[in-house]
Amino acid sequence: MKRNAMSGLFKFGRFNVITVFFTLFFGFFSKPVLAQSAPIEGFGDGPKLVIALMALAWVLLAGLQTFSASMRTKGVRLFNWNKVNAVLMVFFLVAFMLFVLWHFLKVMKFTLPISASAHGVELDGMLNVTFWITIAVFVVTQVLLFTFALAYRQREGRRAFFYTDNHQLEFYWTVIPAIVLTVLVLYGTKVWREITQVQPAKDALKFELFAYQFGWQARYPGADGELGGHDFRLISATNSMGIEQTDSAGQDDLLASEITLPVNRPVLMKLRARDVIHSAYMPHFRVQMNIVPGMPTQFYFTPTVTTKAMQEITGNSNFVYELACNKICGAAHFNMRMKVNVVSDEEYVVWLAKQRHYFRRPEPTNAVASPDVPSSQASTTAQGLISAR
Ligand SMILES: [Cu+2]
Repeated sequence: MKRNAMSGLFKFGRFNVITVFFTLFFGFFSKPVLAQSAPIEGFGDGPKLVIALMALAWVLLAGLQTFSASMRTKGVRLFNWNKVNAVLMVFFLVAFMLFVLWHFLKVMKFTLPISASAHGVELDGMLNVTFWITIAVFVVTQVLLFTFALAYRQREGRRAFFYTDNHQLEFYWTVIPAIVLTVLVLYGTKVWREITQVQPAKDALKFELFAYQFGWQARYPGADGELGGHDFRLISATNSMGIEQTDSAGQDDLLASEITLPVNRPVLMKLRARDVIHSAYMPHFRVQMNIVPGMPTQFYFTPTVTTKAMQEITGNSNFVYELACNKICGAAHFNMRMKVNVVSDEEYVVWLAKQRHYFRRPEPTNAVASPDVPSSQASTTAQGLISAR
């Protein structure tokens, strides 16, 4: 009897020694790895502490298990491991939920501020509804899962109840999610149609964004409010956007190196690509549209918050809206950014007057007060625009 107990202890003891050895071994080597890894901003030594505590708990549990197993060979039952496991599951549930909550609060400051466009408010509302429903389902199902593990753990003298199926239960868990998902999909479709299928207003400001590897060009209409036609076959070193010189509407078009939009006026953003698929992404306005070569796309929206107002809302005096390419379009994709300003009507008029003409001005007495720029300079090539920035 004594001999058996000793051999049992030795067997489990050896297992435990190996466990402790590997824990220390990996702990020793993970230390320089953790030290070299870049610290996660705002998290400090938290992740390291959690890993260390988990390793410690693991070693302690392994030790307890060994001790308990050795005692059982002597006929002494120290722990009811079924119960320990069930309680640990509930402990894990609470710890995990608290971790998720803490993490949410921690990363909240990296999320976008309120929507700076009219349709964005509705889009955010839809996302919030979806989030709250999925969060509620997540919490309810996880609580049920882990508390069932505790409530229905193996117990002395209790037999599991066996049944093959329950039609009523299956009916409810099929029909309820089906209804919820149908409502969410219909709601999403409605919002999507309201954003993309709307007829642009007559007085909408038109401007064009031209995407190329790797940068943007913005074209604004002159006094006529109309953009000139374009043809990709006209693209050359002196006509980088391929604008039709013969089209009178394009004679007074302006070229800008950043986007400026008047607040509360609907804008129709025309999109064209020169080479590969790009994507115009303006997260603060909840705007994104792919830009496909040979297939012009557009996005219609209304900016509602000026840059200045957003600086006050975010409490960040350096805040600027941004346009970024959201398709990995090549080696310098990361460089495809453009500043976006939202200003008052008066400021917009002043800004527009300062932009240079795409082509040489047709008449020297043009209404737009802009310095005369030779056509060779006015139609900047893509390369020239990059170096100018
Ligand atoms: Cu791109």
